[in-house]
Amino acid sequence: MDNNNITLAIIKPNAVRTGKTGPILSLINEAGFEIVAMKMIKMTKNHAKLFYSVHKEKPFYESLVEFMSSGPVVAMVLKHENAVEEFRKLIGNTDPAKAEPGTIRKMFGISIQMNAIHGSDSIENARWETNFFFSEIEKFY
Ligand code: IDP
Ligand code: MG
Repeated sequence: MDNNNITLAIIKPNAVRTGKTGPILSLINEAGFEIVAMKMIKMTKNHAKLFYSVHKEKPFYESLVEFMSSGPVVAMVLKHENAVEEFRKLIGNTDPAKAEPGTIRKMFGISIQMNAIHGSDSIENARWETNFFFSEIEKFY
């Protein structure tokens, strides 16, 4: 299967908690991404640790794990030409204060940590991350 046109998105706990799921889904839709898998889940600390294990040496790791397991998130697989790169453009800089106007992080992020949304950073990671959250019968692409 050609997986080069998919990416993983996660609407983070701060955005779900404050009712931003709908508005964020609208932006994703308007930007032309097709949602080919989606679910709301609350990660355990172990899930979050594993998902972010690439950052385990970083000073913000423990705090990030706490945050990402603090409430429900909405995980999705998105399909689009050049999905990883195009979605990173739509979400903007990791730091909402540095993100371009019109990006999801600019509009809904409240700090570097609580930046409203995750997007995969490479085709390889997108494949790993989508398989981390979704089984074969949950993906429609
Ligand atoms: P990305 O989400 O833009 O790819 P990464 O560097 O992969 O950014 O970091 C993963 C997540 O860790 C970020 O989205 C953010 O929630 C959190 N994070 C990154 N850098 C910091 C920091 O300096 N302080 C606190 N949290 C951070
Ligand atoms: Mg990243």
